[in-house]
Amino acid sequence: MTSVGELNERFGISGVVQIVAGQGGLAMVRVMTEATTAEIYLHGAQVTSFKPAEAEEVLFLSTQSRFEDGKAIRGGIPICFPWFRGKADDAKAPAHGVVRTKEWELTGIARDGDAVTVTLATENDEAGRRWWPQEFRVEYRVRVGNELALALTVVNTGGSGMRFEEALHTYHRVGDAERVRVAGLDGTAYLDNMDGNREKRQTGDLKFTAQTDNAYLDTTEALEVVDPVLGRRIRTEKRNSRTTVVWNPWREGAKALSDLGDDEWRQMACAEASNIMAYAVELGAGEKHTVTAVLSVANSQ
Ligand code: TA6
Repeated sequence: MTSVGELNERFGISGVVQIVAGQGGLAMVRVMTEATTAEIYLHGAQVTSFKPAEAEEVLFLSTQSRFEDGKAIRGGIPICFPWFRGKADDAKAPAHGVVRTKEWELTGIARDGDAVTVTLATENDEAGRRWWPQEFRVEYRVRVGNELALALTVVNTGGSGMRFEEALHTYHRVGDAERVRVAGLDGTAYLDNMDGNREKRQTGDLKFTAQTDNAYLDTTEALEVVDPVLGRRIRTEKRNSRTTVVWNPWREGAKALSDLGDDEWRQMACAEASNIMAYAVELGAGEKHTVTAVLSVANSQ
């Protein structure tokens, strides 16, 4: 594993980008420009902070999160791949796949104007093959400016077809989840994971009134997390994503999570560009697929 010092030597940009030892001593890319600051851990290639100059922190990060190999960071933008939630055919497999709990390779950092683009990549390995014996390379491009532009590219480097699920599992930081609305899903069919994945249809904006875990189907619409407490709307424009997942653990779900403070459910709302369940992605040998999500913040006093 390359040391933080070597990574900083190779990729750092004086006064703009540093590679430092973050929480748990894990290597973290810290971006600081006029327009914004951001933090990206090599662990899971997980963006854990995005703060445009005129806005408050956009992403939620649990104060109880673990920062250790083999464990997922609770918050920011976990990358779920090659399956979502539990693995359908193996209850012992890690939730949300095999790439959010391992260190990715930092492959590049470049400036373009007042933005910075950070690229990371990972491939299947011995630990991953235990659960998923297909060869892949995943490349992730994170462009940090006054918007946060994410592009996740999966390459099927194996010799046969591959079907995978994926999600950019964004934890939005909100003032009070009970007062938040999620817009962009009106009239969309969804599977309610809190009610046996029964199919229902969204009427108007989603409001959190209890533990919520909805998979919205066949939707390419932009999402808005409307937050009257922080006086802002966090918008996600997505491309090549056919499903959107919305989740809040509420009181009882938070109590069951050792890496989430009992009251922290109020400060978070997950709304996730994804391709899951019937909308999983199929790739032939050598083919690739890119899903993108662009997050932006607007004041909405
Ligand atoms: O995104 C919703 C969800 O799939 C929920 O079912 C819940 O499990 C959440 O992800 C968090 O999963 P995690 O494995 O990170 O605790």
